[in-house]
Amino acid sequence: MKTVFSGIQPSGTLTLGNYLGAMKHFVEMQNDYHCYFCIVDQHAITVPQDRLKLRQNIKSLAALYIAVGIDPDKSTLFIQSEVPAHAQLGWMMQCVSYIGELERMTQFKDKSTGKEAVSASLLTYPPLMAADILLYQTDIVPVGEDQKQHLELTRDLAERFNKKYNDIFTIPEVKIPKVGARIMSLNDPTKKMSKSNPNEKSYISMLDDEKTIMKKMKSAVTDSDNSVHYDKESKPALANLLSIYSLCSGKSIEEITAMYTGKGYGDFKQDLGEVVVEALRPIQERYYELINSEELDQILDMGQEKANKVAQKMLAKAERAMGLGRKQR
Ligand code: ATP
Ligand code: LTN
Repeated sequence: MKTVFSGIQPSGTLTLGNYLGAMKHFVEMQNDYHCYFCIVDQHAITVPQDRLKLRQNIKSLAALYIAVGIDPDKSTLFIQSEVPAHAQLGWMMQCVSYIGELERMTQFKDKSTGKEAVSASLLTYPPLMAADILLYQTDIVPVGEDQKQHLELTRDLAERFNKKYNDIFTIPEVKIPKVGARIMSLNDPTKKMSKSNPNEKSYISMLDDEKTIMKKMKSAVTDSDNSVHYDKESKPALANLLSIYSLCSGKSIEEITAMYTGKGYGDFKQDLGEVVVEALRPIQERYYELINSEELDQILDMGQEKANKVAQKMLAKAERAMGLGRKQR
C-alpha cells in the first residue's frame, strides 16, 4: 500500500479553502493509502504566535481533522513537535539546501517582503517540510495549489541527498485537486482565501455559525452583470463562488448554472450560504463533541507513538548515510 503524508499549520481556525483544497481529500484517501496527517506546529512558529492561542489552535486543528472524518484507526494523526525526528532531519535537509533556491520560494517572498524583521526560519521552512514528508517514505502528498513549489523543492532535495549520500529517500509525488485547489478570497478573487488574512470577511472559517456564513456570503464580491454563469477569466469572483457551491453540494457547475437561468446573484448567494452551512453542520457538531474530550488526547498519544517509531528508523538511516554520530554497535 502506498503512503500519503500531509500537514496543516495550526495558525488559526481553518477556512473553507483549507477544507476544500486539502482536508476533504485526506478523508477520501484513507481507505486506499497508508496515511499520516500532521499538525505542523513547528512550521506555525516561523511567524510570531501567542503561546496560549497556539496551544488552542493545535487542539482545535486536531479536533477538526477528526470531525471531517479522519479515522484514527486508519490514519496516523500527530503533532510535529512531539516527533523530534522532524526537527532533526529538518536540520540535515537544510544542510543540503542552497540559500538561492530557498529565496526563490514564493511563500518566502510573500511573507517576508516589506517586513522589517524576517525570521531565518521563514527561509528555512521548506527543508523542514521536506523532512516531514521524507521521514515516512511518502509516495503522495495531497495539498492545495500554493504548495506545489515546496513539493518540487522537496523532490530536488531528496534526489540530491540520494545521489550524494545514499539512495534512501522515496521521491514523493504531489497531488493537487482538479477543482478547489485554490479557493479565492471572498472580497478579492485575485488572492487566495487565507486564515491569516486580518479581514474576516475575506474567508469562511470552518467554525463560523450560520448567521455569519450567510452574512459573509451576501457581502462576497461578484462581477458586474447579474447572470450566473462560469467564466474564470472575465468573472473570477463568481467562478470562485460556483466552485465552492459545486464542492459543497456535490452538484456539477453545469447543473448549478442551469438552476439559476433567469435568476440573479441574490438568489444564488442565498442558496450558496445555505449549501455551505449544511456542508459544515455535521463537522461542527462533531467538533464541539470532541474539543474538550479525553478521546482527542488519546488519539494524539497514539499518533505520537506510531509516528515516532517510523520516523526514528528513517532518521537513523539518514544519519548513517551522512556519517553523523558513532557507528552502530
Ligand atoms: P495561511 O493562510 O495561514 O498562510 P495556509 O492556509 O496557506 O496558511 P496551511 O493551513 O498549512 O496554510 O494549509 C493547509 C492546506 O490547505 C495546504 O495543503 C494548502 O495548500 C491548503 N490551502 C490553503 N489555502 C487554500 C485555499 N485558499 N484553497 C485551497 N487550498 C488551500
Ligand atoms: N507548508 C504547508 C504545510 C506543511 C505541509 C508539510 C504540507 C508543512 N509540512 C508536509 C504537506 C506536507 C503549508 O504552508 N500549507
